[in-house]
Amino acid sequence: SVEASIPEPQREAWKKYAAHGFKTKEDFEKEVVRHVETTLARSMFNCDEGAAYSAASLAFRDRLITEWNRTQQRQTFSDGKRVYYLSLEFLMGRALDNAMLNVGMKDVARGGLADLGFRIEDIIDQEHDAALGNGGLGRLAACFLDSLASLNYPAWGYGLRYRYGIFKQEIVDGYQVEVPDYWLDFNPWEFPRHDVTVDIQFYGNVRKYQDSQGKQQVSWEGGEIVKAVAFDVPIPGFDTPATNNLRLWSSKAASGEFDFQKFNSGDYESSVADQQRAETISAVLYPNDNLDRGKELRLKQQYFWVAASLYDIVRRFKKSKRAWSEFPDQVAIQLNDTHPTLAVVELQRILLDLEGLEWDEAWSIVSQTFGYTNHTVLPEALEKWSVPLFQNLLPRHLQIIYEINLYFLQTVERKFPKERDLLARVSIIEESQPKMVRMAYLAIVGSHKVNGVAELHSDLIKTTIFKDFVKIFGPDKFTNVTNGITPRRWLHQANPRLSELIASKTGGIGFLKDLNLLNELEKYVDDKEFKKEWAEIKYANKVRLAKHIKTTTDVTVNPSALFDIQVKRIHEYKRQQMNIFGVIHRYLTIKNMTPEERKKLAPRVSIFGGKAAPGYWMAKTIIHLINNVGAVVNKDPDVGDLLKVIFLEDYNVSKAEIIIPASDISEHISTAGTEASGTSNMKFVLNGGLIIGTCDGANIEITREIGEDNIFLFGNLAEDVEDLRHSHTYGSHTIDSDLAKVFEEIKKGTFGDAGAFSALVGAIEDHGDYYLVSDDFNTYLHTQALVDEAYKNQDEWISKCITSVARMGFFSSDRCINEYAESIWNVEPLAPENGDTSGLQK
Ligand code: T68
Repeated sequence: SVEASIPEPQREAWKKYAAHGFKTKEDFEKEVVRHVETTLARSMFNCDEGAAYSAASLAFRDRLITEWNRTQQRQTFSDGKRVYYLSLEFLMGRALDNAMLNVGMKDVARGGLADLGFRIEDIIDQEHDAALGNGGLGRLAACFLDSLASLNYPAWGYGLRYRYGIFKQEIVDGYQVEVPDYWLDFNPWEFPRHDVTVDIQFYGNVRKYQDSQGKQQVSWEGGEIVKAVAFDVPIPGFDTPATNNLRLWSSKAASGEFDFQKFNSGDYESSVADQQRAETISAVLYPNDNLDRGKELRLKQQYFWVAASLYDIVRRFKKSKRAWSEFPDQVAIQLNDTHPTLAVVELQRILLDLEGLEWDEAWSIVSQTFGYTNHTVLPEALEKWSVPLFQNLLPRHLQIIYEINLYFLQTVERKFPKERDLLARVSIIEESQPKMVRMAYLAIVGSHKVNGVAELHSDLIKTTIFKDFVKIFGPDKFTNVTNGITPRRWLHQANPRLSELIASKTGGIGFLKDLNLLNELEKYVDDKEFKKEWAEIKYANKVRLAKHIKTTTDVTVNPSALFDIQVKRIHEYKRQQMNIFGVIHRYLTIKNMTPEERKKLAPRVSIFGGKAAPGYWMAKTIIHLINNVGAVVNKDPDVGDLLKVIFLEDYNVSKAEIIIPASDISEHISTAGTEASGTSNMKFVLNGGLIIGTCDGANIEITREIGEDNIFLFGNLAEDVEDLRHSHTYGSHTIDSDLAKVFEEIKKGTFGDAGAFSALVGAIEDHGDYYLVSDDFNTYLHTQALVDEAYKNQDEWISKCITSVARMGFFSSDRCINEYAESIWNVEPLAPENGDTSGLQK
């Protein structure tokens, strides 16, 4: 049915009546009213902001889908290579504002909505974030989709359509409380494709037999079937009609609504239970970042999504009637971390068991098709699956993994015959109790390229966790692609006034497509008028955030104070604990100052935000401490405006768009060697904020680009971390004296029951201080003092900000995607034909 094509003679009628997107304000208004009155069955007498949001979104969706159709047709006819980005997470945030800006119709929409009685900001604010991700990894995937479409690459994203995205965070009495994020009540941005479904098998048995020609055959039989249903989300490019597809799979029972057999025989309850069990697969996003918990349902999610996506990709390839050997010329699949690694095994299974290829031929196709991106070196985050669990859920896949491993170890043995322990070290199967499948090793063996996400990180994986594989495969298989961010969302959308100011000095909005054009701004570093405007915009953004803080926390903050922001997932390695200890130290210092001394101090607002994984107690304790410190400091009359401590509830993409443009300084202070890249560091600098940070992840490359005078770096280096840790355990571990004072105060109960924080303090005092808080605390405080001093000279501060922004071109995700396309995927952009028009107004 998907293949049904209208015969030639009738196609004229189709062309004549082809859908067009609106072009003018009047057309837009007409579309909005039509959707309110028909799609939504409302009228002008009961059209609230929610209905106006829905109707405006539907009007834009209609526009996107016509371009989406054309883009897909163009890609099919051109018959070139496509990229498939497999990610368990896409942290998209809101779609309406993005769609309006990317198609260049925001001003049209603003006018149209005003005519109909609405303020565009209020309408945008109605949208629920699409929060199908944890943090950096998921947001990176979303930035990549924006760049892929904007650069006209023929690319699809594949993911899961979770019914519940990352939980909503509430703060109750200083504690994090998780509330389910049910976001699908009404989602105008997805197209259900009830005709695009795939049956996915689990459990069962493997049977080997000889076919009539005497050939060995393998068949995977029995078990249970779950249906995957496709939901498509159009991804508009910026300043191009190209509109790509994000296909999200939803699970449902294979037999339809009910198993009628069971239903009719009176077993109603179990037929409903079957259905619910099937739907559970795509029900919820696992809320852990940088942690692997090895739950069976997670492995089910992975296989369900990977099998459905590969079925789809293979089906599309088979329509081209090419030889299998051409598969890698038509298809590039990128594995976003190890979560989709089963795709390697699934493709091998398809080629071997279903298509009848020989092992070597199949394996050559498989390993030329995949690329693998690593996002972490933290051992607790490296995925492993227990062999017995695998055996039960995916018996055929486990066999294939064993075979992949066998051939791999044989080649290793031939190449390094004398190194017996090398085999055990690199084996895809860990010989533990129970045995475990090491997914990163499988991903390396099954891919032609492996990349890290920032230079330091890519070097680290080559010299630590994947060292043996560099020796086996040679260094060329391992490469670096430094992360990037989309300037469309993270500058143009989040900070429209700054974007406009930049456009006025760089010859229009071209910098949003070629971020190196920001260079032009260096000319204005000493331009008084420009600097004044720059400062005004920053101030306005701080006022906007101050209002948000007031309405959400009821704390009044002074927009003239230095805004010091750390927003990201809460994790010991990211060291929010060091930040809050520093805040406590500042508080104690202020308390001990004379009124004269206080007058000289730069007022500061310390702002935190981020979610803790629900089972991560230490992270939750950090949130609790931040809130308790805020409760004490914010009402202390000795302190007043000099220090405010804010924890912003429920940090997400749309809140990031308000928070990031308002920062003076942001904190990226992970223990050196632990943060693979970081991407919010890039967003903050691009929005005219400075950074205090460690020599970690992309901070290092940011420093190289913007210059070391424009960043506040401190702390021990990655190369020294191992020795320091060793000395904590085997030498004498002395706690920094300033930190000791902070601990004393916590233990006194100044910030509530000291017992609540004993584990947090104990981890540093008594348990080896794994993240080196004590080692870095002194230089951290010292560097914060430098920040205070620097902020007092506003003129110089602004110069640093402008210079930094001018030099941030490298960190566009467009540059990053072009690197992937060239060095890993070998794909070319497919430019739209001349007849296609973008609605973007210059
Ligand atoms: C992040 N990883 C890195 N992981 O921490 C960050 N993990 O340094 C980097 O900038 C970013 O990836 C993009 O490369 C994550 O966000 C997860 O969220 C995650 C999710 C599930 C399992 C493990």
